[in-house]
Amino acid sequence: MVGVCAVSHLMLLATVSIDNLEVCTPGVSPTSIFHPAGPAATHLNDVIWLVVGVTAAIGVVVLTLLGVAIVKGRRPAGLSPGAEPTQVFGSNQVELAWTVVPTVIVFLLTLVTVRVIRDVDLTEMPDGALRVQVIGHQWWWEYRYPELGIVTANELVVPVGRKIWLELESADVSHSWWVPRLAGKRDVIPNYQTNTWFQADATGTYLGQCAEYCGTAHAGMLLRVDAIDAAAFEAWSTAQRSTAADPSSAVAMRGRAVFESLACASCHTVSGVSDGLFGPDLSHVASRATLGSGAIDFSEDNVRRWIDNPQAIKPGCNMPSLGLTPDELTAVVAYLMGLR
Ligand code: HEC
Ligand SMILES: [Cu+2]
Repeated sequence: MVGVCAVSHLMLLATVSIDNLEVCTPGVSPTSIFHPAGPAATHLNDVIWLVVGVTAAIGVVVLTLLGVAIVKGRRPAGLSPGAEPTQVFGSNQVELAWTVVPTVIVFLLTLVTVRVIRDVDLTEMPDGALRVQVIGHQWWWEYRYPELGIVTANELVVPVGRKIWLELESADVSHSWWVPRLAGKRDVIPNYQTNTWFQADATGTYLGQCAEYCGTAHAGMLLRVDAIDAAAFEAWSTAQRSTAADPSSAVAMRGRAVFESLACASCHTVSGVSDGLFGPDLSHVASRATLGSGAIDFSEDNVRRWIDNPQAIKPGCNMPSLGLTPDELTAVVAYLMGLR
């Protein structure tokens, strides 16, 4: 069991950027399927261990019989090389056993799996759930909360202990939404809505990764869910619903003018300022912890580096470098840092 955990940690850790590792609980990989943090992931974890247990037991039986056969079936002393040992044909008991036992095992595993699928794969939004629309883009995530009037990107903020109902769609190619500690993978497909749900039982940050190869920057299409308590969520959603803050200094004022006069405004929405839909909504970008779908931490320095040359931070991403002068850059960064 320890070995399995270690291997799974290594495999899953390899998919998460180093920048994000600081958020993990000590000893628990932030992406481990063996540390479920909510009911949907717990159901899956139970099936995983059942299947691992049953198949491990079968493995032990088969390998033991193989060992016995190797030892007992050795060539008897005195039998000349090339001579055939005694041949055995047909045994009704043995044939019956290796037909019936596997059938029963497969039948039981099927029953358990079907039951878990019924619990995990809901076709309708559960009562009292919070609805969130997830739109996969090459190579970032858009999140819309239709009932709350919120549009945000890359960091899904949810209240702890409440069911979250996801309606997933893609703006371009197929992606897959996978935050292993909260729920199983769900494909995100163009022109076709898929659904899934999860509930985080403890506050914290849960990480994941787009799990369907979707092009150049696929490996940088990370997922992040922040589960916070109800009061904090109320405060967060009030802030997100408000119109983007006005610049609070002369340099930020100039930054907004630069933002509006360059192509930034045609790709990005800042509520009350621009309505571009190609890139993430930036109305409250400074409330996020990361930039570029988890590519780097959010900080003034990194915002500057990102805008100056996004390709250096996330090669292949769909934001070009617009070649701002140092002055323009300083102004735009000052403006974005005020968008809390
Ligand atoms: C051609 C469209 C386009 C233009 C022009 C553009 N961006 Fe972007 N921007 C994007 C895309 C797409 C992303 C998402 C990149 C990713 O994570 O893969 C992005 C990401 C960002 C992010 C990170 C947002 C987040 O939540 O991670 C910031 C900040 C940003 N852009 C600011 C700007 C500014 C400022 C300008 C103008 C100087 C600008 N962008 C010009 C398309 C554009
Ligand atoms: Cu993807």
